[in-house]
Amino acid sequence: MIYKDRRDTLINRLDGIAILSSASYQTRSNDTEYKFRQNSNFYYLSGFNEDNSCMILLNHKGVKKSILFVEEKDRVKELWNGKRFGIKKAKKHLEFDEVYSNKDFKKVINKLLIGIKNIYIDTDKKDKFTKKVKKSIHSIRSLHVEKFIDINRLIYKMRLIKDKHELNLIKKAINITKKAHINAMKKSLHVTHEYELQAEIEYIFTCNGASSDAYTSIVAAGNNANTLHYISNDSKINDDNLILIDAGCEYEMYASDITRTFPKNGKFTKAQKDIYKAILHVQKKVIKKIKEGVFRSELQKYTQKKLTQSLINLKIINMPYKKAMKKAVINKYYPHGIGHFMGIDVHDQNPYVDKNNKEIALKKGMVLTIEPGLYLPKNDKSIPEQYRGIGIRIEDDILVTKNGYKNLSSDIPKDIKEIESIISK
Ligand SMILES: [Mn+2]
Repeated sequence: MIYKDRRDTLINRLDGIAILSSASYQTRSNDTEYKFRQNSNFYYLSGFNEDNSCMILLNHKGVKKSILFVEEKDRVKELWNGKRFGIKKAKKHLEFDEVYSNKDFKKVINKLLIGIKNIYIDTDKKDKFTKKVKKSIHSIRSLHVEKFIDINRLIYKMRLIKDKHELNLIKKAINITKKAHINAMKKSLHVTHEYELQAEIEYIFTCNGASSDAYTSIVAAGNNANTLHYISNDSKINDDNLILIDAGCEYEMYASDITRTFPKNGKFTKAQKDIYKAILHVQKKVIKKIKEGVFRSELQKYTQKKLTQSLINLKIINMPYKKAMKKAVINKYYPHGIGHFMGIDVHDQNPYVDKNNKEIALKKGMVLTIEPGLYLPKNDKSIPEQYRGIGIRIEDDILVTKNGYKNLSSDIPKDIKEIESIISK
């Protein structure tokens, strides 16, 4: 079982006890809640999708084991909130060494803490289980805990390299997202507002079994694309606007993250083409550079260089190349990173550096986005007029392989002719 294998791997890296709790429901307003989304690390190690749960992983003096605490079955609660596993089913399906009711947490943890020096916890989270552990440590005099260690880092490191199961789910997510983007392009001629395309995108997500979007969809027409995290999606789309859509679904907890930019009316103007071609060219070139041993910072630097040269050619940057690079002028038009790792989280919090703070190189099994863009705000008078108000990003999801890379989203159209032909149909 993949989840058990992952737990075993982690247990072997511990010297002490690790405590990881599930996510809990978050209030939306008054007494209504957001849809439940499990904590990513907790899910990665359990495959368990309930709240009010906690796992303990132990490696102490030769004793290795995994323990899960779950909420007991409760007929009335289940009538309102749906079925729960309960202890019996959890024992049967989740392959922990021991499963208890979460009511027994304190009793069990107090025994386990005896003699423990290191406690691994999620240092970002203030959940009730971790609080109980801290309380026990304060109240039981005989305990000699020496330090709290961040458990996240160890798990993020494991999550950097995707196994077959994960890649399969990421591919499924991307496949649904592909259909959604193509659908949006096809509907482009027939809509008037950004939210209509958002609805078209998310309709396809839901109809194809995606549990959710992996992040709030960005549907930005014209100058709105120059707001990087534009999510209001409520503007009217002008006929000559480009539309930037950054949207990806989540499928069985795994993300996809795709951006496409296309002309509402199905025909790029000359100015839009100039900028689009510059970005597409560099995006394709950066992707080709991906292989084991390459650093993300090299890809970033390369992108900055290429885009600087393009903007000089288009007379948007008006100084010699060397000077422009030295002054990092490109940051004004391309202010974000070339990409990020992706997995259970759309921005996987995987460490970009090792424990000595040295950047880690790309390795087989990593999945990252490549997403260069250029943002030319409408009110920036230093930009030649024809380019003002254009914002473009092109983003794909790339798997690092033994000999190079695989673009997992290569069949989502991005070439000018292909996009124009889809929209006009
Ligand atoms: Mn992204």
